[in-house]
Amino acid sequence: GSVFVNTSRRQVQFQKRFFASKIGRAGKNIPPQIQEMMERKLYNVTNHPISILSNIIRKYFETEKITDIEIPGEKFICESSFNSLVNTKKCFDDVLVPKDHVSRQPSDTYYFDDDTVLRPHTSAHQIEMIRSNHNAFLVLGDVYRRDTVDKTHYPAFHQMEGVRIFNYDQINAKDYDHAKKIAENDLKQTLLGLSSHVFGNIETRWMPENFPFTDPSLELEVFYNEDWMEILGCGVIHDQVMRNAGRDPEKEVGWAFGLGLDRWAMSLFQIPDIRLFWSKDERFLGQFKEGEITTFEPYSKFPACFKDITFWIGEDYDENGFMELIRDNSQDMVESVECIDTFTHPKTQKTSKCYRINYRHMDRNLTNEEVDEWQFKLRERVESELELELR
Ligand code: FA5
Ligand code: MG
Repeated sequence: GSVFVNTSRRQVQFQKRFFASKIGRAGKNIPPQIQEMMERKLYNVTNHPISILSNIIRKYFETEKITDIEIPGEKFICESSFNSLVNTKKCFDDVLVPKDHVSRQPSDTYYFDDDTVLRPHTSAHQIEMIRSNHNAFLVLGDVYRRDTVDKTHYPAFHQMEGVRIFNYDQINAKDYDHAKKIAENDLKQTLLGLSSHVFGNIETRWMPENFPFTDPSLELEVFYNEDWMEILGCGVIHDQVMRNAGRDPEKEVGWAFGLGLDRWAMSLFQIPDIRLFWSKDERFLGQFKEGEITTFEPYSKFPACFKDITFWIGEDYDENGFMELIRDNSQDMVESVECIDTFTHPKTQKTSKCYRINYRHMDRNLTNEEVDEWQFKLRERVESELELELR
């Protein structure tokens, strides 16, 4: 009996994957809500915190003497006009992301079709910039990841990439290892300078990281609001990435970083919820001024409304798919989703999860009736679309 049950379950899983890939091919795993966000380009909206912050960073690179290494004629340029749809070669292969890396999975990245994704990082444009002979540049853009729902995670956010390339003569490097050391020191000096320029006198620490496209790889954390916060990833550009970009690592060396603008802006402007960046309410946008970091005054904290949902899950359970269904079901009314209980039945070994969904509107009160309606619809869709059994 159990063998049969397992076989048919595997078939169902296979079918689900098949349909998922079909839908992917038609460009349909990018929900309408995301498509709408792709058009907003918040970094071009004057007065928007994302644009204010990105201009402060740009100006720092464009006008300050960033480190001890000075290169005559060097000028950082900022490119922000790349399409956010990129091919998987640029996004993953060129920057050495392994074929089986989780970031390539449709559970983590939005696929437009088999070879085109919504970029999950601005590193997708490193190679083409380096190839076009840029040696000092920034790339600014909106990036997308399928993720959990809470106050600091959102399926769309913004990154600023930075790259600086030296030839060995400019830095008096003897050999590759020497050049790498010099580049790493210059990187650290640049980023500590940047963080104190933006955050002021603040405690920082370096953490080891692992990115496929840099070696060594590091993360910078700052101590802010009584906690350590990861503000960027960085490293010395991998020699194979240099080669992929048409450069000779025996002659040139470079560093790269990628920072998340939204979290920086949340701390600096004291914006309590990442969803607020997407608000079209004048009470939000009207508060900010070009070139200034000011403290956000919350204009409302409307009451939250909790609803729980519990269902049985299988091995192929896609939590990000569930998160996306919630967002789609009630748009931005969901502030957070928290798994409050996981239960495995002692006899059947079946596992169930209970999630608490916290509904809260940014700009007005929610009525109990409308929340009930969303929750009812959600229960139906969990059954019909995710094919999960409610408890
Ligand atoms: C990257 O995306 C690398 N491409 C960064 C990089 C570039 C490393 C160049 C080396 C060289 P990571 O996934 O850690 O790394 O994201 C970088 C930053 O983006 C994080 O430090 C964080 O500030 C921000 N970030 C990541 N995920 C989210 C999210 N879901 N919401 C908001 N900000 C995020
Ligand atoms: Mg990280």
